[in-house]
Amino acid sequence: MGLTPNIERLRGSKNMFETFPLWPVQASTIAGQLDLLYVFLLLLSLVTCTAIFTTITVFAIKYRRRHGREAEQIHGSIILEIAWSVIPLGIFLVIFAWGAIIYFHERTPPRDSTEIYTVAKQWMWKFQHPEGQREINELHVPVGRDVKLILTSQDVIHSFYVPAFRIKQDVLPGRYVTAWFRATKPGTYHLFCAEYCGTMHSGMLGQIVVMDPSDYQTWLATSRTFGSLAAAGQSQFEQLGCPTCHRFETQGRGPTLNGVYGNPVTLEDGRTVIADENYIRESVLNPGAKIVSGFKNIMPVFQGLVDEEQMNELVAYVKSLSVPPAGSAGNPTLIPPGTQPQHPKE
Ligand code: HEC
Ligand SMILES: [Cu+2]
Repeated sequence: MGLTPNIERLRGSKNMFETFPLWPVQASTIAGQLDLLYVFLLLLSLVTCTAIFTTITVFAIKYRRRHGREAEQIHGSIILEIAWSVIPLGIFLVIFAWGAIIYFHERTPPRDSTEIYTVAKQWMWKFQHPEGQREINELHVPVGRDVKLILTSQDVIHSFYVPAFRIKQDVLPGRYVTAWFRATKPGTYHLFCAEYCGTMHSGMLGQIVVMDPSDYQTWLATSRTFGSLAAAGQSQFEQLGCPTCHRFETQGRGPTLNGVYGNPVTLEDGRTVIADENYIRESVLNPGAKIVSGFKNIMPVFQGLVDEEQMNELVAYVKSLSVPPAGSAGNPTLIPPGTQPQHPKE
């Protein structure tokens, strides 16, 4: 009936939120859970509000001042006081636990998510797929797959906001933050920047295109790729001269990077840190910040020599040198750990 196929498809499964469109469409696994908590809070406020105002009205009438009837003072009631402390405490704890469960779920990307690197800048969103596709202001994802976004900003603070997925994540310059979602309905959904980031902030719009897995495969196959992200990282690695110190077959002047990602690293000052994306990033841009135990602070600073997208490629490459978690689709292993990649001979 003149509706686009997407809207028609969304019409297919109606629930209460779509019948009364007070909410944006629910298009991710987390959306329903979040809305339920929100509805609970609304109803709770409604019930409490009604109870309070009814009581005020009834009491105002029933106990109004009349001739010959003086108000009688009550000097406390233990039972009443315990009741009005314990009951709200119970209700608040329920809200706390419920909210915390959703929060931890929303903050913890599933282990085998597809990883999409996202760079925000004034005023656009840039995406890098592990298979090498790149997009601007548009992100294609398949329905039913966990997608982890590894986000950073090239300039000021932005915020990645997809109402239909109920996710919003501030994107900060100088570090990685993550967000994840699993889309449940094919369609096209708004992507907004939710942090005022300059003149054209309101124009920093994009869309998330959620596709059936087969359509997505077609999309992947037909869109331009620059080789996998990790492969691009490997050529960065070689061009920047990293292999002069980071060797694979022998111990070089720098530690071998095989199996670094995801594992604990002992530092010169005795601390132990987990080598996550932010650690790798910092190791390259500001190597002096954390010195690996047994090594000297001789690694050159690459800050200013690699841009955010090249940094993402390097991170993807270093990650590919570790055995990915079972079933991982996001990090194709380029080089089996312990074997020697083809470095140009010095
Ligand atoms: C001049 C030698 C040298 C070069 C060139 C060099 N590094 Fe390093 N790198 C080191 C040394 C030494 C360390 C250990 C001391 C430290 O943490 O700074 C290190 C540490 C690292 C670490 C942390 C490793 C761990 O085990 O925790 C990473 C990641 C890294 N380098 C990546 C790179 C990348 C990527 C490049 C190229 C862009 C590069 N390095 C270029 C010498 C070098
Ligand atoms: Cu912005």
